[in-house]
Amino acid sequence: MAKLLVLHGPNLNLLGTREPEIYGATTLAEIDADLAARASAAGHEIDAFQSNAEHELVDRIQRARSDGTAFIVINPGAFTHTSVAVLDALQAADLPVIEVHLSNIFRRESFRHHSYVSLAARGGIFGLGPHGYELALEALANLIEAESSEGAR
Ligand code: DHK
Repeated sequence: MAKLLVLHGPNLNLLGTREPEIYGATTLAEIDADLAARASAAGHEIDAFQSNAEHELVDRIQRARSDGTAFIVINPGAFTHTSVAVLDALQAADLPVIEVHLSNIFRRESFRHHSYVSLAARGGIFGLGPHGYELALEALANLIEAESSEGAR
């Protein structure tokens, strides 16, 4: 059993009604419920947290250093492109991170093409809508399995 932290940045609380042509019709509650069901079916536990405030995301990442969190999935929203503070917190946490974006950030405005957070990420998924979160979970499940079989060796 591993504890996964799923973090959602600013404006992602509006999913479902926010620019649906870009971000889709699925709500954040639906994404979190789907992830929780998939994680528990795989024997893992998820804590999901959304905030519009940079310091709240930083505080939650800092707590992940000592609350048993093993992996982080993060869609930092606009903080992807602006926040050295979120990057620093992820680097300090030193946990495997997967970065998810619902939209294809490389098909959008050029300011969205750069991600600070990618510097702390094992990998990333963009442009696949909510399916990206499922893929992130699958990737983490593989990582967990690889790490536990390494540990057993
Ligand atoms: C979400 C946001 O809120 C934007 O600020 C990013 C990202 C893209 C997404 O595609 O999920 O630029």
